Amino acid sequence: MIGYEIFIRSFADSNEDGIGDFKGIANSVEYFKRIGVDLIWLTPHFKSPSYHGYDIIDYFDTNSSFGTVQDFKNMIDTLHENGIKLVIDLPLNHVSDRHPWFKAAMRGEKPYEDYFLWAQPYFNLKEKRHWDEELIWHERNGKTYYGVFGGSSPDLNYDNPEVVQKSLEIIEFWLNLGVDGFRFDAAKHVYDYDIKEGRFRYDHDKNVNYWNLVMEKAGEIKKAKGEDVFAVTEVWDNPEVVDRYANAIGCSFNFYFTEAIRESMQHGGVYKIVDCFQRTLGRKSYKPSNFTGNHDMNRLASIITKEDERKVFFALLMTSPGVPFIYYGDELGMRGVYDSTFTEDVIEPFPWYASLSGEGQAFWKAVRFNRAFTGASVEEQLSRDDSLLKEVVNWSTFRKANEWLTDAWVENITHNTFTTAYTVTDGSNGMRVYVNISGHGEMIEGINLKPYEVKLL
Ligand SMILES: [Ca+2]
Ligand SMILES: [Ca+2]
Repeated sequence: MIGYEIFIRSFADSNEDGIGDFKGIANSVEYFKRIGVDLIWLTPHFKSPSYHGYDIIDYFDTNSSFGTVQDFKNMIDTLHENGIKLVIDLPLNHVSDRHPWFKAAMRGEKPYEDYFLWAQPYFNLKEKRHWDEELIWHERNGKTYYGVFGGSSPDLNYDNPEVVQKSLEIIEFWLNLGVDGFRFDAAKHVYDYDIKEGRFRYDHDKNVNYWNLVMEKAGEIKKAKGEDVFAVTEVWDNPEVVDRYANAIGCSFNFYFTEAIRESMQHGGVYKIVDCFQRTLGRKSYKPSNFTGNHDMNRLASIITKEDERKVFFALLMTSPGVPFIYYGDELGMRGVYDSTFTEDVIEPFPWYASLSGEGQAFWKAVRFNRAFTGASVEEQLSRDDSLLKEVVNWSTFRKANEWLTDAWVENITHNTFTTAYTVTDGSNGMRVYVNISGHGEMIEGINLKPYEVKLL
């Protein structure tokens, strides 16, 4: 399986309003097949006031800019007819401050008041997030509520069983509509405030219990249809914490993989890669999801600027165990620098054409990093024999011929300064991978490697 993250607004536009939509995605099936993608992760498609969609107004309706629920259903049918699965991004930790539940809660209406967390006299209301300086308590109209992702995204109160029940109804609704599973947003934030002590604290035990409950419910619904559920977590933490969530959910994004390879290539040594592979790709009871990047980080091509080096990144990705994910456009070399106050630079329109003009091309915002005729379009990449896209297609073909990699693990890792060698195996199949991340010839275990060469034996 090869996954592909799509930011809907930026991918493919079917009705010439410049905004990517469901029908545009359905119309792109040939491209997915060409690059070997058979699992799509859509960023939130729900009714929402923001361009990114992570603050939801209605969990049971779509963003009308992308299409209706029926359009969404038609898109799933088209993807399924072509052997492509679809998982949706589900932010359950918080809602939009414009969600009817929150509006009713602010009016003091039951039962919605108990859907949210309100300040108690002994809470430290000046507490800031540990990863930046943003406040987690927000005052409005004389009431103070909890919102770890800001005042416009109040957290739901999962100590209220009714909220837990609601979240299960949301899961049931979308599974019945035909989605194959979920990418669970902010999975460790569901229970992240200690009411007794009045301070921010991840409660991993409670979170993992909750996700077990969710997966049990999702599994039951899918089983009744004779299908499996695929879910992946977003837990940006050290590998030992990730393991706990991944065991409950079955698959987890391996943030350390992305960071380690990027860093190793920037610094010109494989040490981080070796540490990462040892800690995250050994034998596990779940599938790791290694990935090129996502909407919350700098784009791969803005960090690894040489195309030859990005080819090495893709080689490492496609020879690694689990379910690899490509962030839309990374296969073309799209660029973008992440800024937490202006995230639009890493979600620019997918460049189908060199001129950025033609059928299906989205253009909902002005582009800064991926302008016309800069080489990172499908059209330009397909017209060049040694392009990154062509290399990605070759690796996808390799991956399809070696589906056993999904349930494999890495062992016997050795390394020099610029090279590493490792075995990928599932117990019955196996291969040894030799990697040279440098621009000069190297040798490891008696194997000669050309600059940026990856050899499989
Ligand atoms: Ca559109
Ligand atoms: Ca929370």
